[in-house]
Amino acid sequence: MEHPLTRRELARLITRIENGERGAQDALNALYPHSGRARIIGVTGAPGSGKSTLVAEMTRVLREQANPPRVAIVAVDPSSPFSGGAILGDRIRMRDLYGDPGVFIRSMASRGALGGIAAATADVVTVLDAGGFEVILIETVGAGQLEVDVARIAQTVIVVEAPGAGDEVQAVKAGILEIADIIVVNKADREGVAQTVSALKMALDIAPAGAGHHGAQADNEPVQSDAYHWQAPILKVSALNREGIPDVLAALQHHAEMLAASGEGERRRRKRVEADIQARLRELLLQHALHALTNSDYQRVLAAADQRTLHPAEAARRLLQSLNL
Ligand SMILES: Nc1nc2c(ncn2[C@@H]2O[C@H](COP(=O)(O)OP(=O)(O)OP(=O)(O)O)[C@@H](O)[C@H]2O)c(=O)[nH]1
Ligand SMILES: [Mg+2]
Repeated sequence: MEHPLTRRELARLITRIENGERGAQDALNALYPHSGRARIIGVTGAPGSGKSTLVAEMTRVLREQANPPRVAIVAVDPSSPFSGGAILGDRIRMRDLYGDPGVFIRSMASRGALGGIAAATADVVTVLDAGGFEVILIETVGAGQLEVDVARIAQTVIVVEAPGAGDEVQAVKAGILEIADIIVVNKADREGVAQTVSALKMALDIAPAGAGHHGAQADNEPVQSDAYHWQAPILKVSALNREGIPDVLAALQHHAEMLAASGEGERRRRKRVEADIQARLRELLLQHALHALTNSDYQRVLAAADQRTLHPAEAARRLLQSLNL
């Protein structure tokens, strides 16, 4: 099944996933065994740092190669329930790509998909992967937990910074650098690039490479594979002037090789599957619980917590107990 779905069918299925329609799961079940081949890259960073411009330019360069990969761009905006495509930014730059049959562009928001936006994005990526897109670029705004969850879908995460406005400090605060495999200092045509680069270097020295990376949770598990030696490179880019893009693509290639050779890619993949299942299980359990509890039990505990006679943790424990799981 190389290209099982037309573009129109792809778009429709993605809408059904976004809307959390039940029927979409059957399609996902059928497509899932055909996914797992795509190179999935997350691009995240502060609003306006140039993510869309970078993604568009990366796509353009990839598509100009001798044997161009099919490229899908998924722009995710967790903060907006109806982003309506505005997230794609520079429309003129994107317009060239829209006419390319080897490029698929989709802006999405989650309107009630089971398990939230990260699960919905993972499903959209599965569909595109099974649909024969060899490179999938996920753009997501900001630095919150949602963005980190979305970024974890990717094999490699690019964090985009721009000079000035104290962005570097914000990014460090939010811990976004901890998930960075590659750091792009975009708008290198502007003043203040050197300061941004040195601020980032300092921040990276403080937070050692790989710290807190890609979902290592349990204390007894290795944070990363022993053979994985990777220091996130800091690359100066001017996406607007189309400068530095080949360096980004080279770093991506290099990182892919490191992931494969060290076993880290495999470790992260297993982690991703586990985190995905756990997130969905959590959601199912909650729905199951809310469905199974009698309304009066539920309301009684709720009222007690509201009146501060019962701590919320104790309230949750009692509700669980009354379920007899
Ligand atoms: N000077 C300069 N401007 C740039 C560069 N890259 C992007 N821009 C401009 O910065 C603005 C924001 O670019 P986008 O690509 O939309 O940024 P974004 O990070 O996708 O923005 P959001 O999706 O809204 O968070 C646009 O006006 C771009 O033209 C660059 O390398 N240099
Ligand atoms: Mg954008």
